[in-house]
Amino acid sequence: MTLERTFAIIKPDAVEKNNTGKIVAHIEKAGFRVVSIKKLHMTRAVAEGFYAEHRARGFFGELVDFMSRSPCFILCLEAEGAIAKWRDTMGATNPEKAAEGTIRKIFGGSVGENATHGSDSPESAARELAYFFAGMELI
Ligand code: 3AN
Repeated sequence: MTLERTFAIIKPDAVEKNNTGKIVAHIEKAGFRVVSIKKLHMTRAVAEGFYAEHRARGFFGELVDFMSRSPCFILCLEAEGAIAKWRDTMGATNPEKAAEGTIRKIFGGSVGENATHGSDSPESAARELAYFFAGMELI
């Protein structure tokens, strides 16, 4: 396996509930290196650009409202096979269906407000990291 980087978000619901530090501790315990972490309050335009691939889906407006309602933390995470590993560490999109011990099971509230985001492919990771981070922030 090769050393990879992926893009993660600690979403507004988790930040509002004061779970940021607990989630970062979970991430580090799972074996990731936090390459960068930054607080951000997304505007609607930023959230719409980030989730552009979901524009046609029925929940798009709700998703944009949620992601822009309060600050989140964005992260670059590094590990062997980081992209798949982070998806496994988060668990299923719907917290009710997520495996025991996963972040979404522990901290997620619903399919929309599910505590964290993770890139789903190398192409998404590259696009999402470049959307939010400057190169010099990822040294
Ligand atoms: P994942 O984040 O696990 O890759 P996707 O790609 O199916 O999941 O969904 C993208 C985002 O849209 C997720 N952050 C999820 O919380 C949200 N979402 C998915 N399905 C719904 C839904 N039925 N209602 C509201 N938000 C949803």
